[in-house]
Amino acid sequence: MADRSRLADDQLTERLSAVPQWSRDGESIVRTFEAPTFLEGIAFVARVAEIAEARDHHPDIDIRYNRVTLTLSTHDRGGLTALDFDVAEALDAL
Ligand code: HBI
Repeated sequence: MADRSRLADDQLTERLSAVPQWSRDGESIVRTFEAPTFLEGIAFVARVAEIAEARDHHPDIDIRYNRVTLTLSTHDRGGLTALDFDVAEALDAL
């Protein structure tokens, strides 16, 4: 089970460097994925949902035509935890 403690600044810097396509936005990390078509974007979201359910950790999802923006934060801790970065790495591997 991933650690749900909030990460300290030095840990945040280290984990962010491993997911360069994600950017920090306050207490969240954000990445926009672009799919060839709207329907492929929706299919991608279904795969995101499988990962989210498997880890019981759910990104905020914004779908705009063929662009899918995922925002990760550990809501019940009010900030970024190891779990956010573990899920980001799993999403990068899709
Ligand atoms: N997803 N991003 C995110 N943050 C949470 O705090 C969170 C979640 N998914 C499920 C979840 N918490 C549950 O563990 C609790 O709401 C019980």
